[in-house]
Amino acid sequence: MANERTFSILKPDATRRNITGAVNAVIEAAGLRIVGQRRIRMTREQAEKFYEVHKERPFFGELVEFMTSGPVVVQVLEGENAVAKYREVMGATNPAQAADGTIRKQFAESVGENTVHGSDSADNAKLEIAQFFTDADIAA
Ligand code: RTP
Ligand code: MG
Repeated sequence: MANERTFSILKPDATRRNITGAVNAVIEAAGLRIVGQRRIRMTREQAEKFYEVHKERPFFGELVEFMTSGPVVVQVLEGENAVAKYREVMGATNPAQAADGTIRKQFAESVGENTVHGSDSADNAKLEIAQFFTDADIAA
């Protein structure tokens, strides 16, 4: 599979604990390149739109609250099989079930405050990147 891009967010628990560099080191060690990166404060509207697929889930309100509780770092990652590779590097949604060496195993605090987001398909990666980046913000 050729070079691919995925969308990543370092969530508010990562910025709050000042560990964005440590997380980026794991991303880069896995062979993914950070080709776009911006630190922002997500608005409620942005968070609700971003997590729209989960709007009927019981944790939706909590999720939106959390994602708007502090700054996040939005990123475009590039590499071979970037979508699947980043999901592997992130580890399971619940850090208690995440494999050794994954970001969530090393850093996540709970299933809600789990340090990173990564796109779950190439199609979603394109849509998510377009929500936060223009081509001019990405340099490969
Ligand atoms: P993400 O979308 O953030 O990359 O995480 P994911 O694919 O591993 O998990 P997903 O099922 O898409 O859930 C999105 C985010 O919602 C929060 N969540 N909380 N309290 C709960 O039971 C619960 N379940 C999910 C997590 O922050 C999860 O990453
Ligand atoms: Mg997801």
